[in-house]
Amino acid sequence: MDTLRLTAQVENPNSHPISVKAYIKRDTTVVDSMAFADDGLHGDGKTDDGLWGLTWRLPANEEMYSATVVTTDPVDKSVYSMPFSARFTTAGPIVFQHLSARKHSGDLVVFENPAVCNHGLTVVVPSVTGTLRKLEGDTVIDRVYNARITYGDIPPDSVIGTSRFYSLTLRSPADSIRLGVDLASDGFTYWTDTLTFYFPDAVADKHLSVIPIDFALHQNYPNPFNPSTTINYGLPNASEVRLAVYDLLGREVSVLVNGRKDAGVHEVRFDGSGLSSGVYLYRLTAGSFVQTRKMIVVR
Ligand SMILES: [Ca+2]
Repeated sequence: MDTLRLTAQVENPNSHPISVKAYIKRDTTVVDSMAFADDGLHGDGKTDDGLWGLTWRLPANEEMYSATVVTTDPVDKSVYSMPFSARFTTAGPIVFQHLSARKHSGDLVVFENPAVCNHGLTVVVPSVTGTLRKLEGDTVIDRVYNARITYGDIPPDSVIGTSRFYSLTLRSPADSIRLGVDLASDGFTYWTDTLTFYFPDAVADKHLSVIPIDFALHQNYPNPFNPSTTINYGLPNASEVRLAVYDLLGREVSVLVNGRKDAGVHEVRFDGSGLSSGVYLYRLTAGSFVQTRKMIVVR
């Protein structure tokens, strides 16, 4: 992509000989300005239909830009300015480097260890978030949980991953799902895509070939839950493992795992039927690794 097309829908009820301009800014500095045309030749629909258009040759360097659209009416002597009418960037693109869906028992799909990549070569893209979105008209997905994950600033030519994960529930059984993905910087979505995920058969789902690099205790899901929830933890090598649930007074409520486990990602189901509503803690001890997380039982 080396040219940018901007269009603006402009109300001009008295058919005054107005002019419409765009000021392209980098931060607060104006780097260029151009006139829109309503002549049917600038990707603007028809002549004099109120849709104005222009094209702008994008510079080769990586930058974040905004456009301020200004209309000037020489008859009324009025000027209207709309800052940040559009935002666009030549930085990045930011794309998902790793995003794989795994179907769990029942209707739950989890996307573990997502990672995003900055394919740009010179500019740090600030405050990147990645969002999974149910597509318009989708009838398979019930609800997307943890739909937005923050990855932070992504240096050029770098991949940033996280131990957080996306999850969603299905409304009906499916062999594949389609999702919209939005990648944003500073809260503005610059990159968007539609991805399809296929699930291997149910037996294959049970055996994870992935060996984690680090010990990890993942957030249970669903959470809050009633009456049961699933906890995942990862071991980079075979370890003596203890996974137990505690109440807020530190009393042990349940021991879920106690013994030697192989390297890999393990899944444990926890049934909280006997527990009253409230916050509980679960703690993984594996060798010298200890991590505690919170979970919530609702009745
Ligand atoms: Ca037009």
